[in-house]
Amino acid sequence: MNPNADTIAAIATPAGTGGVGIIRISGPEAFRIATRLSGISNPTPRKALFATFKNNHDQIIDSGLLLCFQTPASFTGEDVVELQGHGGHVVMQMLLKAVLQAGARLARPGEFSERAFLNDKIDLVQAEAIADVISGGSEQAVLASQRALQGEFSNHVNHILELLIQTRIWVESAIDFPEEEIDFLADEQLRQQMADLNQALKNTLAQTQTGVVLNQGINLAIIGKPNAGKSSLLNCLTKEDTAIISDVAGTTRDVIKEDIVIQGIPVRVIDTAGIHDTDNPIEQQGIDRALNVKAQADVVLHVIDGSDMPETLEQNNKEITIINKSDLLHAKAPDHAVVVSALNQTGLDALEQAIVSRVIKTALGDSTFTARARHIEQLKITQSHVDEAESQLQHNQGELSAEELRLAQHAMSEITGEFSSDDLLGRIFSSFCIGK
Ligand SMILES: Nc1nc2c(ncn2[C@@H]2O[C@H](COP(=O)(O)OP(=O)(O)OP(=O)(O)O)[C@@H](O)[C@H]2O)c(=O)[nH]1
Ligand SMILES: [Mg+2]
Repeated sequence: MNPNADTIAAIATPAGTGGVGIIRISGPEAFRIATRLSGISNPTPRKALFATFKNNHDQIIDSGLLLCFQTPASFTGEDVVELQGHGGHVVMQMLLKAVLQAGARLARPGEFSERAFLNDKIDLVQAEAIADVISGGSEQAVLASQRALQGEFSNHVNHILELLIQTRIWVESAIDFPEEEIDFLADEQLRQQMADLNQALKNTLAQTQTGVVLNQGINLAIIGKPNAGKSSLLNCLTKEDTAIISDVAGTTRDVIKEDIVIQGIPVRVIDTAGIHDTDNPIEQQGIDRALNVKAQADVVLHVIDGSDMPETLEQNNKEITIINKSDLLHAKAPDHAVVVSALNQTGLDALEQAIVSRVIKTALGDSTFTARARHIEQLKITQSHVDEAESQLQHNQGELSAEELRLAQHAMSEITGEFSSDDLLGRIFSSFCIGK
């Protein structure tokens, strides 16, 4: 606990009117301020007390509940007080003003979470998860953020750190005994440990990357032969007349992108040129772009003209097979395909469902974490150092391997904030909302 910390306050509920509005106060003066406003001396911690709140002219400005949490058993780890009044804009401002006049200062965005971090109540990943729970763009994203908030992601990070430290100790002690160094470094157990470390990193990276998908959305590419109805499908998904449709094969040449939201998941839909053999250089450029989009996409809708269905249909795990023109369909569609008619707008609910299930299946094992680009960056840096450490080890370069492991440990510790520059902390917490 920082004994020199001042006392901060903010309105914790959103701006606007609501039944209840909450002012949160944290710091050494919190209880004194609560007493000053409510007249209740020595409020019992963790007990909801009915109170009237007065300003410094002794006028009653509101009534409601007073809730106190005594250090260290509070969110920030400091003495914390919540004043729960009526959720009107003016009354909340009056209450806040009274709190500030009684000795608190206005909190900066994220300052409560920052104090919780500085007082070791939560690590950096958990602090970020709080912001992510609040801003979560889909149910899945919120659930994933909650897992991180509960410390699941941090546990993985700490497990990797533990493996890293053990490996470092091993390699460094080998260096300290130069006569036996080669034997030490060639030990099968050490090689195995390095391999385990690498695997743990790979798994965590995969889970983290899918977490990013839930927050930042996916790229959905529409791919298929000319005239299959790709642009018609784009227009169905965007519910707008986005792309030109015609029965001329090769209508679309440019890549067309539209942002939509499907069941809370942000989706960038990308329509592309029909893929086929052509002598036309402009069309060929469009096809090259289409293939590029396909390669980059998270999920691909492979659109097939139902009136001209091929005998066999390949299935690939990032593709959803769409049989379009169901009105002209004569053969039976394969079970794994989604059958739609873009013209008659049928089968579109099933299509949306298929997209969401595909995203959830790939992105949401029960173990997906909330993730930020920052985490992925650090995991990748760690991974590259561990790869390098492993290869140095194979060449019996103990010192170089040890140095790479040290760098890996440092990169990894930045995730939970064990080693983090003030600059990084400032950037993270200032992106929070006030009162959090
Ligand atoms: N009968 C029927 N026709 C459809 C359906 N969907 C699209 N079409 C028609 O198929 C033709 C091609 O549609 P587009 O959406 O332009 O096809 P595309 O795949 O984007 O074609 P390119 O851009 O040329 O590659 C148009 O005449 C559409 O009206 C459908 O469900 N049923
Ligand atoms: Mg088209």
